[in-house]
Amino acid sequence: MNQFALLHITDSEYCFPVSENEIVIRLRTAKNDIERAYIIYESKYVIGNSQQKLQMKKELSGELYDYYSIRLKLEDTRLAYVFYLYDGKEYYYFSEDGATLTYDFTKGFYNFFQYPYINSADILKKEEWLSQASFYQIFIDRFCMADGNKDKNYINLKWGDIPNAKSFAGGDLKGIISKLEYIKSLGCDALYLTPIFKSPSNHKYDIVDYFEVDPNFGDETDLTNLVKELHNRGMKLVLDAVFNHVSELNDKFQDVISKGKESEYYDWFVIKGDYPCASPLNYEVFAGCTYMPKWNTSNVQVQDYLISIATYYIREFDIDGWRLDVSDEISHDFWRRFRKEIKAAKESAVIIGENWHNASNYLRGDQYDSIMNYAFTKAALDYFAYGQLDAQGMANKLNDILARNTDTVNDMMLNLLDSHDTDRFFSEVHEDRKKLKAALALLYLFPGAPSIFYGTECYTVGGYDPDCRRCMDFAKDKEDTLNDYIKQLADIRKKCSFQFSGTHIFASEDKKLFCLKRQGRNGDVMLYINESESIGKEKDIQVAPGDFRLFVCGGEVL
Ligand code: ARE
Repeated sequence: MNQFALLHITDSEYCFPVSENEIVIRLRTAKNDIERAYIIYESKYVIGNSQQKLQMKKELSGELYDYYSIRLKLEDTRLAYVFYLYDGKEYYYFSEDGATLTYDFTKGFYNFFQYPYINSADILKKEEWLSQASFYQIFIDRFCMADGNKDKNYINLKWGDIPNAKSFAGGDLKGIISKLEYIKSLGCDALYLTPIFKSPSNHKYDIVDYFEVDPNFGDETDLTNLVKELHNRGMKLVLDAVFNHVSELNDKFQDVISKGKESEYYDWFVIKGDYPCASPLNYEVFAGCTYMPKWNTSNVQVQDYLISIATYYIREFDIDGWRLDVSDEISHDFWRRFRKEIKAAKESAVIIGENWHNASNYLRGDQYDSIMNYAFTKAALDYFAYGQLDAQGMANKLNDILARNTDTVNDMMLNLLDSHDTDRFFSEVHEDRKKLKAALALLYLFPGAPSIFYGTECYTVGGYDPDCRRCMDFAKDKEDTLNDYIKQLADIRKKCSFQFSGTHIFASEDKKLFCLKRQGRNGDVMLYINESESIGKEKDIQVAPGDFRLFVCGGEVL
């Protein structure tokens, strides 16, 4: 047995409660190294009297490691346990002392692993609506304009022309409201909007006033109506919380510019000098952008202020959650307070971080519920677009990504193929429609919630920001869109009602097919994708190169 590969960490993605009397235990081993894994466990105060031994299941299999897991139902949650592993030759015990050939239970579990007690406040609750949702992401300026009364002098882009970083096309909240039936007809039941608050830019990530809806987009009445119209249709709204930085035009930063250290807001920013200076730059900003000074989120007053904004929109407008901009550069201390206040304002409100990398430290139940799953995006690009992964590599990669987080978090991940911050996926696959369809099937059937960027359904193309933010083309002939296809995928998700357990991702024996199996509460799916150059087979299923096949409850649907 490869002992170097063994890993188990209590109170992490390797050991997490899912209810007041249930806990999931995971163990990492070297890939294909052991034949069987068991857990031996009992209550830590009755050691030696009532041990139970249960076999664990190999649930995930990555590039280098396998991950065994088991869900235990406990009467006493003061859990003590060791692993018992068979490699085909020997049996080993694995405890905090490492792997040993013997283990003396009569001496008590001095070196057992333990989860001392399940406190209900420490359980990350699965927000059921998030795990079952299908998201539609909108970059507002480019989606739809319907406000006939607003001042349109700011518009400098003819609808449909290619945008640049300074383009304004005129999209607004009334435009979104006018298209809610359309969005619903795609099977989408949640919206994620890029920022809506007062700001000089088209993207509005440099906010001047958080308490005002940008006049280009509408006003508070439009926001109220948007939420009302969404909720009437059983749909949800997630807004963008830009709390890492602010616009240089914000009154608090302006106060520091004029009063320097005398300003009551001086410590709200991170400045190395008496006054903020853009050249040479002496204050912290987002990614070198001097017009985006960074908030000092370690400052309690800043925390209070930003949290008051987040709870205001929940209490006054009943929004359903926040997506957190540049969340990985903001203090954990802030996010811990943020979560408590958000959940107190509305328990079902969700918190979705924008961390492009492994964020398991933020996803333990005390900070966010979910993140934008750019690791999934990258895997999808490497497999479908760049030829960096074959079927086995893709299966390994997705298993490793799932192993980063708890089952609960995996069910709430916001999965995406592209966004306002990436090239359009359709352009990355050189406008290959079959690839886009296969990737969408994977997106909709992978654990978590799918999010499509507006226009995906009508094959919108575009490179990196700002090109990925082209105007929505509603005039496109419906025959030439993916509208019905996307609706069909969303319906399958809804009908089957998936949850993380029951997910199996693997490559066919001939290594040609990427295979995804999901067992839902009301039905199963089986997806086979062939990105290789020749026919692939898995049991009696054959898939042509460049093709894919999808079965729901045993019947082929696509
Ligand atoms: C503007 C121009 C761009 C230009 C840029 C730099 O439009 O053409 O390249 O300035 O001067 C917003 C706007 C952007 C705008 C930017 C600056 O939407 O259009 O760009 O403000 O004014 C990292 C961050 C991540 C961030 C991405 C973009 O970690 O948080 O970069 N995403 C959010 C939003 C953006 C938004 C901002 C942040 C700022 O979603 O839309 O930009 O509020 C790796 C790294 C990641 C990195 C990622 C992508 O994975 O690890 O950290 O993300 O690559 O680069």
